[in-house]
Amino acid sequence: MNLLQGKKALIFGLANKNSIAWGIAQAFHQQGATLGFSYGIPQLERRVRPLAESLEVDFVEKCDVTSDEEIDLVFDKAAGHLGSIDILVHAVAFAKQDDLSGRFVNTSRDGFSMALDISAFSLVALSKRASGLMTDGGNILTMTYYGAEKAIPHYNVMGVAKAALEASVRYLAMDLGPDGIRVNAISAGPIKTLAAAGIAGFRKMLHYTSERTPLRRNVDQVEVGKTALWLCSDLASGVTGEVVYVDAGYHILGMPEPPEHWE
Ligand code: NAD
Ligand code: 0WE
Repeated sequence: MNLLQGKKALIFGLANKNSIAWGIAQAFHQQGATLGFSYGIPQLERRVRPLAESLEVDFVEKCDVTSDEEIDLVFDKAAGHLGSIDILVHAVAFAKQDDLSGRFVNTSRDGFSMALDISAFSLVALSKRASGLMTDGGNILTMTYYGAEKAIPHYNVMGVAKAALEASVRYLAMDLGPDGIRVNAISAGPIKTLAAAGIAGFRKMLHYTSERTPLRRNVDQVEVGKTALWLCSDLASGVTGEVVYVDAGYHILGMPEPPEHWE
């Protein structure tokens, strides 16, 4: 199958081979898409270049999504290099380390605004530019987490940012739908990536979820890639404004399995 034959996709948020963005890139490449990559900080270039070369990707640009100038520049370059585009993938999030430990009530104004700017507003900013290059309809996809809708220990301000991100998906879907552009989010279960490595107790969380999800395991980047492929292909032509869960079913549970001592 060549579900994305002739399609051009711009992917933001690639850091290394563990990135969710890399799982998505590989799935898109396998189905015939031409890719372009953007990474957030200069230090990542030496990780991202070899990954790009392995998929014959020659559009690789740095873009800090807090900068309108850098966003404008990367889309100017994309327009020159790729012409039109069909798919935008947004796999970017950041909150200060201090705001992902301790109590949510202690979140600073600065920390709140930084998390929301990088993790939620950036989708709006990128969608504005990307939609201008989507001359024949298109697809926009972002990455979210269950902490958007339920309070999860230490996810804190990121949960608030993901709630704003998910609402932005719905408003963008409403705005861009008439232009044939679909906008969706994948809500992934916990996966060990660079972003997750910075979280104290992440291994314990992976262990906890692997024992409780209906599938009794965690999900991986390849599974997120496959759902991303479905959403951004014609197979999902009637789906927009949606949050699709790739979480081994965790979010459908209302109560954990009863422990022995209940009986
Ligand atoms: P990752 O560290 O590989 O990717 C996060 C990316 O965000 C990095 O490439 C980083 O450079 C980029 N970024 C941060 N600040 C930026 C800025 N100012 N400008 C541009 N880029 C910036 O980790 P990941 O887990 O693959 O994260 C990708 C997305 O998936 C994030 O939105 C994350 O919230 C989401 N997500 C992750 C998990 C998980 O458990 N890993 C679960 C659900 C959702
Ligand atoms: O969205 C995320 C994490 C995103 C993230 C990670 C970091 C680590 C390093 C954002 N900002 C930073 N800032 C840093 O300095 N996930 C869905 C993964 C994640 O993070 C958690 C989780 C899960 C799941 C934090 C607490 C609790 C659960």
